[in-house]
Amino acid sequence: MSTAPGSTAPGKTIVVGVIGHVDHGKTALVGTLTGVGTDRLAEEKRRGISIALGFAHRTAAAGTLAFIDMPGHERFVRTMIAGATGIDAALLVVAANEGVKPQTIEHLAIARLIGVRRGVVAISKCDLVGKAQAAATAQAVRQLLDGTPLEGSWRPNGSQPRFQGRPTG
Ligand SMILES: Nc1nc2c(ncn2[C@@H]2O[C@H](COP(=O)(O)OP(=O)(O)OP(=O)(O)O)[C@@H](O)[C@H]2O)c(=O)[nH]1
Ligand SMILES: [Mg+2]
Repeated sequence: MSTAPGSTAPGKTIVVGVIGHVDHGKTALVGTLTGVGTDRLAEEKRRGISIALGFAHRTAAAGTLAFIDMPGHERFVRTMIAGATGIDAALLVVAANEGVKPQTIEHLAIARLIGVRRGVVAISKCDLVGKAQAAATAQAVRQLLDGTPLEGSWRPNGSQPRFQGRPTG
């Protein structure tokens, strides 16, 4: 992507649902990718969790990625379902230090039920763990995706996962 975050350009739009367990770094990743902080409610800022759906996009010459940032807390799963209904692809965020958690599995199951067949995985918080734990989390995610429509979302070359994003305000 070469165009500045927030700019607009013609072309194809892909709606990307950002899914995963609470606190695994979905909003931080969207912020890094788009420059937009999607936790806007006072309660979200106070509690440090997403409650409502967040929207942000990034545009390049080839088109636009429109992100829907889902809340990961189990209590807000109905909000997640509402947001996931129209997505074209999933961006699954899994924190290296926690690994696969209940809403990792639940969000993936919902995406599958809705018919999402494309996606990508981001392993976050790799800065908090050693290489072995990051690799173990990556392997657990890979196993979770095996046999599902998102099986190909995993990087095929088996290289170490890397998370470059940092939280944005
Ligand atoms: N060290 C470190 N902290 C991170 C990373 N990604 C996110 N965080 C921090 O983890 C916390 C949770 O990040 P969020 O992006 O709010 O997590 P979330 O998945 O959006 O959480 P919910 O929307 O409530 O499910 C914040 O304090 C972030 O700054 C990372 O890669 N490394
Ligand atoms: Mg969030």
